[in-house]
Formats: sequence, structure tokens, C-alpha cells
Amino acid sequence: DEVTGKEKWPRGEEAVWKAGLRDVDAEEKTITNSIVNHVQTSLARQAYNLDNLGAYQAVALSVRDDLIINWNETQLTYSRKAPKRAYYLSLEFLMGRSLDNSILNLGLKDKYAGGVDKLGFNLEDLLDQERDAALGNGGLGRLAACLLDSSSTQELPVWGYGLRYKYGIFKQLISPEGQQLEAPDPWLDHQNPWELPRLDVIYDVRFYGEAKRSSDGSGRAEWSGGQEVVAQAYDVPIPGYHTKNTNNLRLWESKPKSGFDLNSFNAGNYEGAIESSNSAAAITSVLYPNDNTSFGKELRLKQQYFWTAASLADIMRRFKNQDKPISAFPEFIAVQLNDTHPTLAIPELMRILIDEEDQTWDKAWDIVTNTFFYTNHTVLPEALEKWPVPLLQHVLPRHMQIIFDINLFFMGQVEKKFPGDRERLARMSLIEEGSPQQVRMAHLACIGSRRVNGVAELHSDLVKTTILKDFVEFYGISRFGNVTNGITPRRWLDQCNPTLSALISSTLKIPKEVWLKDLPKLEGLLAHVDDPELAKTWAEIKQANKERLAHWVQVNLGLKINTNVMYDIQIKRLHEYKRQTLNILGVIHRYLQLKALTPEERKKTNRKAVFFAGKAAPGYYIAKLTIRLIVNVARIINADKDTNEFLSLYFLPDYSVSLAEVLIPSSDISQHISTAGTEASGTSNMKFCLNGGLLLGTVDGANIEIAEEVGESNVFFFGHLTPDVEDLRYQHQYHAIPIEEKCPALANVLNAVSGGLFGDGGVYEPLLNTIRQGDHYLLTDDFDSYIQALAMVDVAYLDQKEWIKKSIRTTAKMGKFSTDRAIQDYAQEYWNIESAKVE
Ligand code: GL2
Repeated sequence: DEVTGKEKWPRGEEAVWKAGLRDVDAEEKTITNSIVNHVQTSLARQAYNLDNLGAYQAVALSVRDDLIINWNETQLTYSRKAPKRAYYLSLEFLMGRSLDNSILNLGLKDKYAGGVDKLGFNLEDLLDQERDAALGNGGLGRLAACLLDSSSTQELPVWGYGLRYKYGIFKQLISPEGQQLEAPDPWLDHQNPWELPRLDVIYDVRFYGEAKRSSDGSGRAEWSGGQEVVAQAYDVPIPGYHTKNTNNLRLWESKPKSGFDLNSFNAGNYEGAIESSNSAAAITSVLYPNDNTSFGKELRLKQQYFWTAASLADIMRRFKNQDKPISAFPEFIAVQLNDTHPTLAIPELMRILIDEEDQTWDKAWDIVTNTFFYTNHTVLPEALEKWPVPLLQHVLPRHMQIIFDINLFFMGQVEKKFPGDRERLARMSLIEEGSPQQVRMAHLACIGSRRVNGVAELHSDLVKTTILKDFVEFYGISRFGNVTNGITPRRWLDQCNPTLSALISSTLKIPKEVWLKDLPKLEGLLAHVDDPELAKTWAEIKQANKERLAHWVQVNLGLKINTNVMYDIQIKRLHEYKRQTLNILGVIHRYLQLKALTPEERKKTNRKAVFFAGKAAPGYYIAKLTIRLIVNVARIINADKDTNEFLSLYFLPDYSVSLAEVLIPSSDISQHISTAGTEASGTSNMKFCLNGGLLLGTVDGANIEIAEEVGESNVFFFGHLTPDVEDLRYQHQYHAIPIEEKCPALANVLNAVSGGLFGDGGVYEPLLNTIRQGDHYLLTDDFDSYIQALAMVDVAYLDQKEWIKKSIRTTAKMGKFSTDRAIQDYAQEYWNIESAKVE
């Protein structure tokens, strides 16, 4: 080994492997023994032909052994102490990779690196073998993953419940024309060492059939017939950071109740015989790839019910083991609804309590409304879930009865409080009139929960003043709160940017084990902002992170990118409200300006590389067109020798958690430029800032609270404010001003696109027309101030000394945005649970 001078174990030499390990301390020896053992037994492979994938699998299994021991002790502690527990129901858990995170949380990274090295492998190479667990679309799913990490770290008794999709979010390919293509994500094909199948944890789940109300006046009903499928559990251990507490993420897989239909089989109808088993397996086969848009398909409804029914049955079984009266249910259990996706849990718990547990309606409703909590994640109208009554009636006849009954009681109460206010009744009803009638899931979640929250201050205010305004008037304000989102600093700083993490520890003179669990300690960096040594190392780390990204791009995409320029990054789902279009039009504007300069003048400008990454929902035409425009603009400007030294552009395909971990530490500036009032929170804004990247954004979501923390002089804000948006949209509808007049700079850019500067201009007309007509996302209103903000970024960046100070100040003030704080908010203000430390 060149670095240590020690002899390395020659990879694959069995004789050496078997000879026992030299030069290894006791802990490393346990680790290497365990890895070798897994290679030879679990994998049934030999040392001599072991490749990186095999070595990764063996290492993962060895780490999993440690996790399982902690997991078991955690479950034992929770059973013994019997504390109140919280359950986080989320249709999405965007976990990413687990190996690096697990060994960091266990505090075993160095030992594993050493052990793996002794066996002739390189840990970093092995980490790269792991496939992302991409069971989510975007921020909502990643938030769920960060909250789980923090729940274990904070030693809180919290379990996650979700679905074990066979296919996660699709793999994004980009055709030579710039078209997004989707390929499946068969993430389980390589085996998944991070899960434990639980063949014994199974529940039957029914669909369709008939619900007959009993005639005995009890309010009960019997639901029978239809389709029955089986939910089987897979458990994923969630290690906390430097604690034994290891919570559980339980994911359900759907299976046929009986292998195949014997009657059809015996009659020679083999296809018919397996049809029902296929239809059962289909329920958890694929994640719906829509972010912030509801997609009213029957299979999605079946996913929602399958998952909530299995989870509640499991929760109920665990509760019953405690031998407490059913009325004590809410004293021991809090269930968090992550968006409205699990709202069927409300009528499902009513059904269990009334039909199976003999509770009266009032008692059941009392239990339900003290058990559930609802988080709203968006006020976008297209994302608010509604299910057609006929569909619900068909798939879940008993639940439809219960929803009608809930509505009947609720409407009675509203009528009592606001007599004769028919419009209010219509607005608040669970049922939206129309053909067909639809069930408003946000209303059901709101009235069936104890408390409701939004995910950033502005967003929570909007929830209270817009979509749930009537409910605030009815229930009073105290039912509605805010929990600003967060991120786990373990993955989003220590793991993705280890050199910065080490620099922070040495500067603060606090071990990372302390400040990573107490993020406000970062504020100590402020005392060192003027230290030139710190500034120098800080800048060197940013530079090294740019080089790491450039290396990644070189290896994976075969492109060479300049690392001596500013890195400007926008990575998130493609969505009109997130305004990637504004960004790309800004890039074109910059390009046109550069073209118009003399070579001498160009040399005085700030050089930058602009990066985009993100997926578009497969059916989202305009978002896909935006990708196409970005790719084709990149093709032209990267090839332009006049300007490519000063401006280059990249669309990195197949954005993922793992790619984010490489991109985020490299940014000088990142863009969070949604139309005011549309982005509920955003969480990548927090990730960039934690890594010392500055923020360019609108006054929206958590950008506002980031600016409050770091100070407005350290962020670049632009654009109209939320209260203006409604008026501006009205203007566009009824008093539209031609773009040439209103915003000549933008008109010029649109003409360049239409005119074919980036290939056939006609292709982009539908995209450009969204701006020319209606301009719902207010690009013409914000374009000029956006360009000004970009210019201010350029000026600021030229003063590198001051820029680094801004960067350090930004990191220093990110303490608020740890999910450790967020999970404690939920634990204390909502669930009323306490930590239960595993000794
Ligand atoms: C989202 C919001 O759009 C996003 O702003 C927020 O940060 C996350 C997490 O709260 O939730 N809502 C939503 O439907 N998706 C989100 O990412 N998909």
C-alpha cells in the first residue's frame, strides 16, 4: 500500500485469506471474519473470483448483522417499556443507499474501510455497487427518510409504514433529441440485503364485495365477498446516529391469497388460473411516478387501501398484546398521515372499531380523532386528492358508507354552528358535487385528525387561509400548526461532504458525534468567519467537491467540465411551478448577451457552469419539453467556441439521492425559484446551504426561513410576493400586456427559441405558449428581477473573499433545519411521545 507502506492483502488469494489475518486489531478482525464468513456461506462464493458486487453484498450482510442485533434490542426495549408510539404512514420512502449511512451511524466506517482494505478491496468502490432504494418521487419521500433517521437518532419510538414496490421511480434516459425516456427500475434484482422478509407477519386485505348494514341498530355492517389478497411484511432496520436505537420501516408486499385458482386450473384454463394471483401481485408492483399531482387510478386507490389496512391491522395487533381497553388506543398510539395518501386509515379504523370491536359510533370517532395527525404538503389544486364516489363505492363499499356517515354527522355540526349557511356546507362537505361526486381527501384527513400541520411557516399560513380556511373557522386555530421541514445532517453533510464535516469539527473543536446531533452548534463557526486559514481550507474543499463532480460526469457521461468556474445548480422534479423554464430562459439570455460582447469584454464576466437534473412525470408533456429545451440549448452553447469558456450547461440524467450527494457539496449557488406561494417548503434548499452553497430564490417555502436564519444579505431573493400572485394572474387573464412591451428581454429570448437557434423552434411552441398565454406561473412578471438577481450573484462571486464568508455564515446558521428538530416538534407538539433509550 503506497500510503501506509504496509503490505496489502492480495485480492482474491485464497491462501492468504485463509491464513488468518495479520496486522488487524480485534474489532477489524471481527469485521473481516464476518465478511469472509458471509462470502463463503450466505453468498456461497470463493475469494478468488469475488468481484466488487459480491464483496459489497458480503459487507452489507455483515453490517446488517450489527443492525439486527440493535433492532432486536430496540424492539425489546419498546415492548418492555411500552411507551406511547408513533407510526409514520407514507406511500414514499426515498431511502437512497444504506451501506455508507449504516457504517457511519454505527461509528464503524474506519473499521470497515480497514477491514475491506485488508481483503484487497476498496470501500468506496464497494459503496458504489449499491443500488438506490428509490421508493419515492421527490421531497415528500426524502423527508420521510430523513425523519426516520432522526427518529432513531433521537431515540423516539417511531415506526414507518410503506409499500415495498417492486419497481421504484423509473430510470430516466435522454434520447439524442433531448426527449426523456423511461425505463423500469428493477432495484430488487440484485437482492436487497437491507430488508428482512417476515413470512409470519401477514394480513388479509379485502377489496370490492358487498357491505350489508345490520338491522339491529348497532350501526355495524358486514363486508364480504370480493377479492382478498395477502399483505406480507418486510422490515428495514433504521439505525440512529451513535445510538443503539434502531427503528423499523415496515414495507408491505401484496401476494395472492391462494397460489392460483384451482377450479380454473382443473378446467384447463391455465391463464385464468393465474390471473387472480397476478392481479394481487400487481398492487405493490410499481410506484406511481407523479409528484405533486394526483392521478385518480383504481390501482392507486387499491395501493392506498392495501397499505393502510395492513398497517392498521398490524398496529392493532401490537396494541392488543398490551391488554389495554380499546378506549386507551390513543394513549399508546399516534398515527401520522404523510399527506392525504393514507387518509383511508380514518374510515378503516372506524370500520375496525365498529364492525369488529363493537364500539359505538361516538366512541369510535373519539378514538379515531385522537389517534391521527395530518401533514399537508402542498396547496397546488392539481395535487389535492379526490376520489370519485362510484369508484370508492365499487372498490371499498363499507368505507364509502362510513365516509357518508362521517359527512352526515359533520354537516350536522357545521349547520349547528353556522345555521343556514348553505354555501359553507357545500364548501366544507366531504363530498364535492358534480358528475361524478368526489370525496375530498384533505377534508376527511382534516376532520378525522387531532391536529393538522403544514411544512414551512408560509405554507402553514396558506393552508389556514386558503384550502382549510373554513375548517379554521369551525374548529379554531389551535388545531392547525406548523412543523418546518428538515434534513438529516448525517447524510446531507457528514456522509456527502466528509472533508467539510471534518473541517467543521476541527474549527469548532467539537467532535462531530456531538454537533451532528445538535446542529445549532454550527453557529460557533461565526466566530471564525474572518479566519483566513479557515477561508482557505473552506474554498479548497469546495474546489475538491467540484472536481469530484467533474470526475463523476467524466466517468458516467464522458463529458469534460471546467472546474474553475462558478457552479450554479437546480436539481428537483421538473414542474412548471418550480420554473426550470425560467432558469433555462435566463441561461439563453446570458448566452445572447455574451455573444454580443467583444472577446475583451467577455473576459471580465463571471464564468459559470449551469447544471440541471430532475425527472418529469411520464405524462407531463410541458415538463418533458422543458428538458428537451435544456438539452438542446446545452448542445449549442457548449459547442460555441466564442462563449463556452464563460458559460456551459449540463443536464445530468437520472437524478437520484446518490447523484444529489455528489452534486450538492459542489454548488456555489443553487436555485429555488418557484412562483411565490407554490413550493410548500423545499428541502434541497436546506441541503445546499448546509454545505455552504448560497441560495438564489423566490420568497417562498422554507427559503424564507433560511433567509431569516442566515440574514438577507447572504441570500439572493427576487420576484413577486405571495399576496401579489392572485392579482397578477387576474391581470394575465383579463388585461394581458404583450410580452414585447412588458418584458422585452424575455421576448427576445422567446424569439431566439422560436426562431430555431436551438433546433426546430416549432417543437417548443407549446412550452413558449404557456408563457405567452395565461402565464400562470408568472415568468413574465419575474423575469427582469430574476436577471438582476443573477447579475448580483455574479458581482458577489467576483469578490471571492467575501463570498467565502457568506458561505461559512450560511452553513453556520443552518441549525434549525435538522430533522432532529422537526421530529422533536412532532413528538412534543403532536404525538405526545417520549424517547425510550436502548441501553
Ligand atoms: C412536497 C412539496 O412540494 C415540497 O415543497 C416539500 O418540501 C415536500 C416535503 O414536505 O413535500 N409536496 C409534495 O406533494 N411533494 C413534495 O415534495 N411531492
